[in-house]
Amino acid sequence: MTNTTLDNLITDLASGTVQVVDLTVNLDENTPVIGLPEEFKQSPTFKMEKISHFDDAGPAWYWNKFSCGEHTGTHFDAPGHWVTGKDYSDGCTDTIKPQDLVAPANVIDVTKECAENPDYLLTPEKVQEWEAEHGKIEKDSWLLMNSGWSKRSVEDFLNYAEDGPHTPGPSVECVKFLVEERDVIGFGTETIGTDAGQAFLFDPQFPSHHLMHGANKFGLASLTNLDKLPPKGSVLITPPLKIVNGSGSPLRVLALVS
Ligand code: 23J
Ligand code: MN
Repeated sequence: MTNTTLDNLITDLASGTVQVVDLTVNLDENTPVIGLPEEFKQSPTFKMEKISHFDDAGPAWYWNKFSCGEHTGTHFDAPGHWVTGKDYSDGCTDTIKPQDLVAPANVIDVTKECAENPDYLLTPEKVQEWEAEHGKIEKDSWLLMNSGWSKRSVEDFLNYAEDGPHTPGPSVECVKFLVEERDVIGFGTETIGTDAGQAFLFDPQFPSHHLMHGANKFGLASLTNLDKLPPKGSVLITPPLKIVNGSGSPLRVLALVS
């Protein structure tokens, strides 16, 4: 029998030639959630309550119940999350095609730009500069924006001011470029959401939600460890919980890196 791709993967995982990098933040009651303008209903934070812990409620077993908003911590944005993506028959957490939940990743390092300017916007020009060095972003691959945001304290991570949050994200033109010219599977970021903090002022508002989900594409928010990935060549495993009609869910995001 010939050596198949999966035989090689099994060997390479066992030897450590292929490593598994966890891109997920801890989920507990301190995990920050997005704050919306006060006229809108807010996301609850993560909560956990013990059912039993080797006690009278369950002498030999430990388990908890938990609750949270679907968009809490490291989470998946499904197309059905946004009004522009609401009619896709494969656009909610239970209907997304499993084949789309394993895909290559491209990682663009803009940590320096974001350290200098919390409102930094990724542009098509910057992405094309990256492509000139690392190769073209292939159809159905992720673009992940390494802003360095996961290394911040919670206060600096949310970075609220009088006029709203100041966090980096993609420009309108950049999202258009990724959707129309590159046909990515989605856009992922270390910030609390896939859009810049000031994206409520853009036209369209929240382009990473409006345009990505409008094109049946995905989002990944509150990622961490993007600095541990190569610019190109890693594979992301991103299955959200199979919530029926879910708009997204917290998930464990794993990257295979060789
Ligand atoms: C709801 C409303 C607006 C936004 C969001 C959620 C997110 O960023 C999210 O987590 O999908 S911008
Ligand atoms: Mn979300």
